[in-house]
Amino acid sequence: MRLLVVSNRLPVVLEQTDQGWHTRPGSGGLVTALAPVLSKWDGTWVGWPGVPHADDLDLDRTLAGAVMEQGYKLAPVPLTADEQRGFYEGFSNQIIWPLFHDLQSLCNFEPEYWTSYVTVNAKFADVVVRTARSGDFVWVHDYHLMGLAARLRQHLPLNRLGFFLHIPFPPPGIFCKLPWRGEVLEDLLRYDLVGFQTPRDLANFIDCVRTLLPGARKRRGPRGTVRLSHRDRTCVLGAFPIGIDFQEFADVAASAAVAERVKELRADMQGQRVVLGVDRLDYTKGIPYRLRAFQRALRRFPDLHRNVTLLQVVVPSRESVQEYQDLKAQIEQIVSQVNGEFTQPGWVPIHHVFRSVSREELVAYYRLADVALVTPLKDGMNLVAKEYCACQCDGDGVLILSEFAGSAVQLGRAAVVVNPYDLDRVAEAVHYAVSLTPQQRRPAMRKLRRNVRDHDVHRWVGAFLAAAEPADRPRADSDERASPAGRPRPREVTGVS
Ligand code: ADQ
Repeated sequence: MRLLVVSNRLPVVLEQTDQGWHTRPGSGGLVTALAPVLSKWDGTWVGWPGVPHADDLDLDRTLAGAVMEQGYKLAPVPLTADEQRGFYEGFSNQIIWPLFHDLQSLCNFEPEYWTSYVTVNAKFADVVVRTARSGDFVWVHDYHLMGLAARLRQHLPLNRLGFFLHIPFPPPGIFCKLPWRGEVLEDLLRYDLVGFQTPRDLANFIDCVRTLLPGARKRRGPRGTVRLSHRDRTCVLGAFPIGIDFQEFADVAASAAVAERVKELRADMQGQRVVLGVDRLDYTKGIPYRLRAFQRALRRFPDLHRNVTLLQVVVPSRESVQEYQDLKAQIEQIVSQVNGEFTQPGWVPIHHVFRSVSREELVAYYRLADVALVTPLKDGMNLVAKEYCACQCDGDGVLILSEFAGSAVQLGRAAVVVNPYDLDRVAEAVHYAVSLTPQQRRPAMRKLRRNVRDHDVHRWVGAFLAAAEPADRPRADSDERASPAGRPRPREVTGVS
């Protein structure tokens, strides 16, 4: 059996120079976790290369050449600029993304977006069909590609098909607003295994099936999963909270280069306590609310003045979409308002970094920070919370975490949990966090780090692949191969106690 991973983007960054195309390996937890599994399983990653193109022989050659470096193959799905607009910017990011994050007022239910989504999903499926051999496991990732299974079933009847949703799944009251709700649910049930981030997302999905597909039957599945039978098919559903590559973050955090950088940053901060926010530019991350909460903290607690600085790092994202341009302007406006209100010579209350920073620099920020302020309005998981904990190799630090982040299920008991909409409580949480003594901070951070370490991304891959095996087949060694932590259970939702 081989493994085929399918995601919207290929895990490479393409650059065009006078000499032609060049690739750099992509970064991120998913790539790190899946790369060793893919190379061991003679795997292929199917996805859009990230640039609009039709028939570019040089690009195809470059991608084929990248195989040697990655240790697995890449299969590009060429999309036109129009398809990219309708499917990615339209259906994925103006309908599913806001709806699944409970922000239905931001949805643009344009019928043509659905048409484009169906066309592009068929294109992805065709590339998978051309690439897969009978018996390969096909693992599809995320909300852009929920509709692949129907076509794959027709052409690959003997292949097992898995799907993992990285973002939340909404309750019926919200999901039912989707004009194509029945189609999306039925499409998902055509996979053999559908994974969600948390038990809440899984429960929401089951509630939606109950509401919209009353004929579906539910039974307990193996290893904490649920079996849903609808029409002639049975689909296994489970909660598989994604982790990070703990060891990699911990190693970089403990490196001499990062220690040196942290020393420089501390000198620049002139002894101030640092509260850190790190986010992709996105309205779900709650950045304006966070800035307002910090402003309230400064208004209510003068002892924070000259003692605490908020370092807010934002990585640009989806910049062609109007909402994201508006959000950027809104953030800049609040930052300048707060700084105008409070800055004194020698102290600027908010430092705003608007760019992607290198892994090493990001880890240095994590280590520098006395407090991480992770307050998304809604988040499938939120890896920043986990990365911050992994980087506290001196065992110190405080995590303030939104109750609406998927990671709160795992980390909530040792974090300071807040409602990100409640500005006064978030302000109080900031004041409380910076006032804690090391004796109060350390035991909680120890629990957080243990939890993030024990439920890392390798264990997540192992758990998903183990649950994807047919119930009547003895379990192969997929989990051992993918999980240094040993045989995982598929439903890792333990608290931090
Ligand atoms: P995202 O919404 O992208 O992911 P998140 O989980 O927070 O959200 O991951 C963001 C990543 O970007 C982190 O790995 C972080 O290190 C990196 N990053 C952020 N700011 C950066 C900067 N300025 N420079 C460089 N890197 C930066 C989706 C879902 C989440 C889910 C993940 C994984 O929305 O809920 O946790 O997938 O399943």
